[in-house]
Amino acid sequence: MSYVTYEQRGFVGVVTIDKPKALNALNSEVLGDLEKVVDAIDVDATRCVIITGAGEKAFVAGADIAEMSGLTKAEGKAFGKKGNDIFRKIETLPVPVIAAVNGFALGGGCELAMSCDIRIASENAVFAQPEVSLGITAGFGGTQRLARTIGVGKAKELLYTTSKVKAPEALALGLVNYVVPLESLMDEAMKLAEKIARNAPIAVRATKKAINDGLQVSIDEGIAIEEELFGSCFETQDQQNAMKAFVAKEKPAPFEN
Ligand code: CO8
Repeated sequence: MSYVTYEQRGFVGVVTIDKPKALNALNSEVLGDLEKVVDAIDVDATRCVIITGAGEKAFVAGADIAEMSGLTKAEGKAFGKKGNDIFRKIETLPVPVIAAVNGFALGGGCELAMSCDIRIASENAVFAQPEVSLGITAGFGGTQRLARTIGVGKAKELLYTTSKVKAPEALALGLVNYVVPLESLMDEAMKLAEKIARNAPIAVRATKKAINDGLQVSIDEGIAIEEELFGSCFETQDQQNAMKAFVAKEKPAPFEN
């Protein structure tokens, strides 16, 4: 029995964290299941991944507080590393990942959403980093990704105060790309995933890599990364077919790579 399920819908993979009675809180077992599912994604057959939570109340209500309550310093560090390693795998998955945030995204839940490329929230979604109210710092990348996502000043405010951010404010802050009614969340996420999946897979992957790798280096190094990846797209069937079709004023064939 796994707390994380996977469904392949054409080119789109749907990962669901499925422990709704505990509001999909991440304990070691759930994190382990998430890692197994992510490791097993066939990235050659999948052009976009959606991550969501089961139920109508929570995406992920955080790391499991009961499990964390008795940890030693060394165990706390190891638990943080376990979460960080998995979230980094998600962030660096070769294909884009969309978080469909269907309710509470607190602590580790907000951090999981931020490890994804794009976030769509339902109207009932609530984001927060409550860690300092529990005597710890954010530990699954929140201190790093929140500042990179919404800017240092607002990130510091949210991390120091633990204030809850409802969906409309999350949209205004740029923490999410869209807010939609809960009942249409998965349809909207699928539409976006399928729109991505219609584009050239090699080029989409190269774009993700260029942005992610470029964010870690100087602008000059980032431009050099882009040049490499841009060059690597040429002589591919995708590039040749799409450009030939444009020049011939023909409808391009669907991408196959
Ligand atoms: N951990 C463990 N159990 C949880 C969690 C959680 N984070 N969130 C909810 N649950 C459980 C509740 O204990 C409850 O279980 P039970 O039915 O057995 O009593 C069940 O889910 C339902 O929850 P509630 O009854 O509390 O539901 P409410 O609708 O009353 O409240 C809330 C919903 C507001 C979401 C509330 O559950 C809550 O505040 N949860 C905790 C949110 C939180 O603080 N999350 C952040 C945790 S810290 C974190 O994520 C750090 C990440 C980095 C870790 C680094 C490691 C070192």
